[in-house]
Amino acid sequence: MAFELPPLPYDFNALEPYGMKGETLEYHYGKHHKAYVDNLNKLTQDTELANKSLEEVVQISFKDPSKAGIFNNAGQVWNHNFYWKSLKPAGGGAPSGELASKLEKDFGSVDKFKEEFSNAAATQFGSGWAWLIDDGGTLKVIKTPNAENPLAHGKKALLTLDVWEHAYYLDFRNARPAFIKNFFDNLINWDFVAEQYAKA
Ligand code: MN3
Repeated sequence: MAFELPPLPYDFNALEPYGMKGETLEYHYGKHHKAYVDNLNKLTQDTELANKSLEEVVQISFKDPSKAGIFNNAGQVWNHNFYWKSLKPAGGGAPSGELASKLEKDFGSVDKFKEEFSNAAATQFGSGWAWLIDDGGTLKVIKTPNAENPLAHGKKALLTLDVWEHAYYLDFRNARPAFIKNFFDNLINWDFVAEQYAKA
């Protein structure tokens, strides 16, 4: 069973009114994400990892320095699968229900959470990701370099933002903070975050 590129949850042009060009998705999903899937299939072909789940490959390859190349691709496939679901057309707004209460409890307020997440996303030096995770019942913000993710560390991810330059350069050039602000104002899919929290 080869690893697959899951369909985007929306059309290439669906996020254009919300600050993310169709061209960004054509490259980011159609070329970058697809290349990680293709590379992962090449690197695992005819090995025991070819029959494992993507989640298992991420966790096994992260622990084995001889499989760093596999981890880089498996991690990036998983991260992008999760990232596309963290966005939606006409996203933004505020969380509600139990998720909102939990963010208030663990961060002080939803705004404090946004501030902490934005700070992590802005200060990840070079390529990487910002995450909201459920760490044994406590919500926390973390950042990871390159392909690393909470799954590799046995943690449960609730939300992510890709802060590799390829994620924002066509839309915001070098202005990563403007990309992060637009994410919270227009793109974040709070329904997805709430679903992940309910499953955590
Ligand atoms: Mn990316």
